[in-house]
Amino acid sequence: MASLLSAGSVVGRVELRDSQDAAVRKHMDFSGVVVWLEPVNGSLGSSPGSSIPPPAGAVARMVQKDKTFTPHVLPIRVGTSVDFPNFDPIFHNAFSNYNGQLFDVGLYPPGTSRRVRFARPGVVRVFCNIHATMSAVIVVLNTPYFEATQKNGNFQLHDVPPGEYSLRFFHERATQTTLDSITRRITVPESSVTLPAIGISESGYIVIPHHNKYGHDYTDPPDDNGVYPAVRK
Ligand SMILES: [Cu+2]
Repeated sequence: MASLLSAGSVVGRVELRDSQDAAVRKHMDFSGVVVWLEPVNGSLGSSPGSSIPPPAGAVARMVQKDKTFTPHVLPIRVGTSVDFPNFDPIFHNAFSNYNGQLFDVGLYPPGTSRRVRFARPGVVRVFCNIHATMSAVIVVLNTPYFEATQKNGNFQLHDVPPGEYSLRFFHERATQTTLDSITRRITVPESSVTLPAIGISESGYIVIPHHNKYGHDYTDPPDDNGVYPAVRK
């Protein structure tokens, strides 16, 4: 991709609005919005992104540490494997109902890791079967042109062949209607294009408690061998 003779860049910024989230309201944390470009059919671009095969053996990483998945939002290309190293002194799990099918790496001990390959595009909501507060999102994309926003909301998509694209977004706390409404068509030139700021409203977002992998409510949290104080959320 980096060897393209003429390639453009798309630079932009998102602003989260109407949020109930403390990190957004108090700290202007606009991170974790996934932004990507999909070539429009009949595009002038000579090498549509989706025709570029994913790098063989591509591996990304989502760490388990302090009873948190990090990063919380991870965009990857179709065909990429994700490692889930457990850096905590306690057991963890990772599971999801992905494409209607359960993936489940089982309970695994401190200092070990598990790997899952994601072969189809989609939004994968990841949970831990024993810690109800743990969640993450893996966004599996059929394009090489994607990024998750930084805390300031900035994103930069590089090495994009010039042409017509659909600029699309995923945000965990935005409704599908909102995400559809901000999808836009853009022309990528042979240089850099800077977009005006894009507002994403979190209005209408409702937190729905998730179940464990058996489809049941979470029971009492494990004592985690006393590693974490009981009051900790
Ligand atoms: Cu866990």
